[in-house]
Amino acid sequence: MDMVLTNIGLLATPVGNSARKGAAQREIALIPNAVIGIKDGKIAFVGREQGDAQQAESAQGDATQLIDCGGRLVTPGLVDSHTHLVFGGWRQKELALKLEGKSYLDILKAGGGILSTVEHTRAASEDELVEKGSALLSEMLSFGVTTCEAKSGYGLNMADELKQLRVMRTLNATHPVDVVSTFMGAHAIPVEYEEGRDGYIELLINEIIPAVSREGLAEFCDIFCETAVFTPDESRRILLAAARCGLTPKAHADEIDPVGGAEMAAGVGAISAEHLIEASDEGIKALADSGVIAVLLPATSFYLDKPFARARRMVDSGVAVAVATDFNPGSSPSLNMQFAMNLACLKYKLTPAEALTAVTLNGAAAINRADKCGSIEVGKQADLVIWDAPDLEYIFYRYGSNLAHKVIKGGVVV
Ligand code: IZC
Ligand code: ZN
Repeated sequence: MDMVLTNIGLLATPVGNSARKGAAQREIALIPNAVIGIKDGKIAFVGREQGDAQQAESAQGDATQLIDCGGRLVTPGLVDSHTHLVFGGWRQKELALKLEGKSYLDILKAGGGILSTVEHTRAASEDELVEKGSALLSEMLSFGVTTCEAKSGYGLNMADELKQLRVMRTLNATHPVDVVSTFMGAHAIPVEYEEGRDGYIELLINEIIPAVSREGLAEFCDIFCETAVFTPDESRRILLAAARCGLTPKAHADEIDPVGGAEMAAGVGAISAEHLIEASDEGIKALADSGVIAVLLPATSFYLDKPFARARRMVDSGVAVAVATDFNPGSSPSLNMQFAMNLACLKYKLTPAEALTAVTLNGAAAINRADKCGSIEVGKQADLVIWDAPDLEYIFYRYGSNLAHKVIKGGVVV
């Protein structure tokens, strides 16, 4: 073994290589007095300190780094399955507009919102964006995030969308946090195409999506299916074109208005539908029937002062639910996954066990990584959080503090 974690008060993890739904979302493994062995960056051994002590001891060689967890809780590293990590500038100026009562879509229609971040992102160099993204990833890691997804969508032209995606590729290669890339050129209609939105959709379908695919710069294609942004028909067309180029569909669906985004996502065979604040009963049923993962973003509801997605109903209807931050400069300027976890319990009424699955294995499944991370099982990446907490309830209840004591990524304390 390269590393052995001893004196784990409680090990809590979901189990398996795929999303957990319905009652299975709360069926997690809870092992008191656990021990974990790590070899070559992967989990090599998981057991109980007493029962498996001999095995644990023989697993330790001279070179083994021993970590005494001091009776603390250990979980898988957190997976933030929905972020807009790479962007220029911030949008603190919109706070005053919000306080005056302007809505998110009012600000976007007036040329602010996403379009203001597009201006700043286009103006930033690749190096500047790497430097900023790297600092943000380090902050995420300090909260326990070991894998995150990142979406483009602040370039809205060939050069700047590819620039954003190259930044993500560099970040993935240079930062300990794994970064999984999603192309989201269909995030807004850029100002150049205000008078001819079809021209932008043609550009996406005929030029930018094929280029992203050719250069292997993204695994997924997402779209903002929303009032005044992209209609369900436009979304379907773009996502099906992306799928033909090998990009797996995802969708921002029913975030602000119930436009049938969930049904659209189910219809195109998306891996996930995200937000779903206003998803209809039919939409939820469509997700359950087609096995689309719901990626819910409670910090966005909090920041936009909107209702919270009907997570309880989704779990009870057999939809696999993941929870993420939606970190972005407009509607969720927080990358704190622990805050999203608190809200998942307090506002979504998920149990701690369901919420743990939502921020680990189900998040991993939403970005096609459930065979590599999201649970503490032999063969998976050694991505772990040692919490300043004696049990699982504690981390969902003590909001406002950073409770991550140590974070281990690929077998290394980071
Ligand atoms: O920059 O406003 N909802 N896209 C869809 C966002 C929020 C990000 C932004
Ligand atoms: Zn988003």
